[in-house]
Amino acid sequence: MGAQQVRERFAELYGAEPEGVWAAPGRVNLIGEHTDYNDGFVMPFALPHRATAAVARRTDGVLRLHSADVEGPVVELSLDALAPQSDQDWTAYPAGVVWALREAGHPVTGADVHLASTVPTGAGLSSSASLEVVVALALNDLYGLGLQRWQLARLCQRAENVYVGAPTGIMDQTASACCESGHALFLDTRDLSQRQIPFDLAAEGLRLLVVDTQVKHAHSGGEYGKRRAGCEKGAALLGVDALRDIAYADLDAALARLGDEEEVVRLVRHVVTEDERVERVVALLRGGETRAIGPVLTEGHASLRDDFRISCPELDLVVDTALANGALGARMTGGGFGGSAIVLAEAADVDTLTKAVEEAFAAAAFTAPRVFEAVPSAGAGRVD
Ligand code: GAF
Repeated sequence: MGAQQVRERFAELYGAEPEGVWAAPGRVNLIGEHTDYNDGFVMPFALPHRATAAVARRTDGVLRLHSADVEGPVVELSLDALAPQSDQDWTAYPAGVVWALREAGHPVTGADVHLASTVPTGAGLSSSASLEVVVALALNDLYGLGLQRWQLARLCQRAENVYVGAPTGIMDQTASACCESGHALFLDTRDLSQRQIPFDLAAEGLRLLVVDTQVKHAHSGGEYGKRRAGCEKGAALLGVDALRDIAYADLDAALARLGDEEEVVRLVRHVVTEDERVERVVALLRGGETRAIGPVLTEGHASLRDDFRISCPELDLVVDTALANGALGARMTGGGFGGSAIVLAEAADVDTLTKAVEEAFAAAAFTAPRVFEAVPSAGAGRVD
């Protein structure tokens, strides 16, 4: 949706021009899954798909919200009445951001907001984080709060954890706020230090496909939280602050110390090996060996499927079919239990691969997947 369209719709809804229009993207995670709440490494990049928001300030303690993507009238909320887990629908994301800003002492006195998004929802591509970040960025600019991108990401994470009630990490909000076009973001989630890694697949004759399985997922459901709790249990049993503190070289010894805690053993093994995979991918990309990251992505999928146990038949089918049809690597991306997979392939193989995945889905009587090419795009910004 273009900035102009969002601006015009705002004017129709609220009877006045917005003070500006902002956009924040969804993301694909290249590697580093379920490492962010273990203080580990992640490597997302921004999609061209984005949430766009036209916003104007108010001074009367009222927040008015409207979305082009959801049926229904403008929702009006009183800032003083905002309370964690009081909104059960999409309004919880923008309202949660306003709540988190005010709770942190920022003088936000109200806003009119109209949102429109092209990020597929429930597809593991961070549609919720993009809604949070676009609103946070707009209010930061309009109210002159002077917050840096990483601080906005932290506030958005707080909105999601406390207000929405989903125990997620910091990756998605940081990706939406901080990614740069043509790059993947190598992020250390312990201190939020970042490095932009050039990631221009087209220049190398490569493509990265996203396959949205159309199996919807939600992180406020119990399974994500159970994995997180299991990782925290592992860290406690091993006497470290977070699983990040277990060095890859010490993994076997650490697993031996966990004895018959079988489930914890699998979770710890995934997290520690996944951090190592992120470091390997960074080294390969920096060495110009882009094709060689393929098998590392595939290893990551096996670990998420067998150790972390968050894949599903549709995601496994994408990965298996892609690999059998010449893909360089493939894995599920995002939180799991549905959502999307990514496939790294030679540009020349894209059509054959896409057809093979579509046919495999039809043969398995699964809902047809949505396949598109992911081009590393810009992070959040003001667009009008
Ligand atoms: C979801 C969460 F929101 C992220 O914080 C991250 O944990 C991811 O799942 C798994 O890597 O997207």
